[in-house]
Formats: sequence, C-alpha cells, structure tokens
Amino acid sequence: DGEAKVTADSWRKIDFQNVYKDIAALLEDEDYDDGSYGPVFVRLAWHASGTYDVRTKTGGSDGATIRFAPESGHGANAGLDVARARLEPLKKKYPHISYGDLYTLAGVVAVQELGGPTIRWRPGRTDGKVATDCTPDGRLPDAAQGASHVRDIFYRMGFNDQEIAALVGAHALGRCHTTRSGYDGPWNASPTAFTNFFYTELLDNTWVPKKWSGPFQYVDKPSGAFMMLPADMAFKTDPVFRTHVERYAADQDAFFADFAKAFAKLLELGVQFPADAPVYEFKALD
Ligand code: CCH
Repeated sequence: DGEAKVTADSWRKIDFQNVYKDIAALLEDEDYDDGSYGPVFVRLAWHASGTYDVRTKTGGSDGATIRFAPESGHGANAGLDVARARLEPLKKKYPHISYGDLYTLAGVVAVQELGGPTIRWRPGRTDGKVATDCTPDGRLPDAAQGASHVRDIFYRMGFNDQEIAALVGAHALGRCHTTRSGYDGPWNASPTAFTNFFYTELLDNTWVPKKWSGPFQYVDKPSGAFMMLPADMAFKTDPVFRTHVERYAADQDAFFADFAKAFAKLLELGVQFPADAPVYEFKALD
C-alpha cells in the first residue's frame, strides 16, 4: 500500500504544487455542510498537530497517529474521519506522500483557497508510527472550559497568549455539528470564507445562553443564528486574550499575518524535517 512506499525522503518524488491543486479540487461539494470541505480540513490539520507536548516531545503531525484507534475515536476527533476519507484517494494517487504531510497540506490549501493568508509549509513527515504511538485522550481543548484550561492546553504545545488568540480566529470557518461535538451552528454568516469575523462577531454581538437541551453554549441576540462555545467566550472575557481580539477585529491584515505564523508553527510541532526540506509558499488558485 501507499504507507509502505513512504521512506524518510520519499517526499522528494512529489510535485507538491500538483498535490495542492488536487486537494483544492476536493474542497467544493454543494451537498456537504455549507458547500466546502475546507473547514473540516483545517480542523483535521489542527487536531493531527495539536496533540504535541513540548516537554515530552510526543504527539504532533509526524506519523499522523490521528488515523489510528484509539486516537481516531477520541471525542474531540469526532467527524474527522469524513475529512480523512475525502483525502484518501490522494494517498492512492501519490503513494509517496506521508499521511502527516497530506493532512497538514490539506489545512494549508483550505486556509488559502477560502481566502486566507499564505501559509509556509514543509514536507518531510513520516508514516512510520503505529497505534501504540497514539497520544492519550485529553490533549485537545475542551470547549466547555474557559481561559485557564485553554492556556494549559496551548502552553503545553509551546504557544503564547498572542498565538493562541490568533489561532482561534480559525473559528471564522465552519460550524459545530450536534452529531460530532454536540454543539450547534456556525460562528458567522460566511463559514466558507477565511476572515477576521470570529473577532468582530465576538465583540459586536450580545451573546446569551442558548435555550435547548444540548450542551451549554451561546447564541447571538436577537437572531440566534450564530454561536460561541464557552471556550470562545474566554477570548472576550479574559483581559489579555481580549487585547489581541480587539487588535485582530480592527485589523484583518494583522490577524492574517499572525495566523499564518502560528498555524505554520502548529503544523510543524514535533516534526524533524530533513535539513534540505524546501519551504513552500503555494500560490492560491483562481
Ligand atoms: Fe475549533 N472547534 N476549537 N479550532 N474548529 C470546532 C470546530 C472547528 C475548539 C472547539 C471546537 C481551534 C481551537 C479550538 C476549527 C479550527 C480550530 C468545534 C465543533 C469545536 C467544539 C466541531 C464539530 O462539531 O464539528 C476549542 C475548544 C478550541 C480552543 O480552545 C483552532 C486552534 C483551530 C485551527 C487553527 C474549525 C475550522 C472548525 C470547523 C470544523 C467544521 O467541520 O466545520
């Protein structure tokens, strides 16, 4: 199978601009969610990477343990099988690409093709890991909690408050699914466009508890059309996070620049790249 073909430098055989184009062709589907797999590709790239522990140097996207049980079945990863299945034909087409490179590149393509900033990306993740390399459950953030939990989780990866505030701006994209996380709804009216709307919506709306039998979350008043997770609200109530949120709400270019740096760092956590691995800055397609 493809996995057997991935060696330490098999990425050298791949034209990644072509892989980029092929991933881009998988984004649109009018029958899926809001019409794009982009948001769930971004989430796959983030959850494949965000298991990193800077102290033990375990986790991260190298080896893509997210595809193995038990990690694939961790509550936070519910629904990401959909993204992996969508990408699987490209593993067949490019057997020399590692799953870690494929999943992280899919996140890059999605951000860029949905109108976000250019994300610097390098190939060279390997496929050699096995199920016993899976990270323990609980390394990804729990949406029901607040600022101190969010800090614990992201400091463990090696991020600071500014980087955390920039990364969560990805919640401009996509939506929550009752069948996956239990939460419900999109964060704004354009969930398939990469914008700074997470910050503007967070600051500009009055957020009230949603009246329903599902998990505690917020909806905007009066429309009720948009949502915030309890963890999202920490970015409004915590004074340090809020200074960054205010800056990103006022200045989309500042958000794009900081997101690009923090997301590229996220996708590289724990990866030992070959010294000569090229840094790609792909051009968005038309
Ligand atoms: Fe997130 N996120 N995320 N998130 N996330 C969810 C959906 C998306 C948290 C919880 C949730 C980041 C940080 C956090 C995306 C990107 C990022 C959902 C709904 C929950 C719950 C899942 C569902 O039901 O489908 C929490 C908590 C945090 C931080 O504390 C970061 C960082 C990123 C990327 C840089 C994207 C995109 C989605 C939409 C997925 C989709 O399928 O539409």
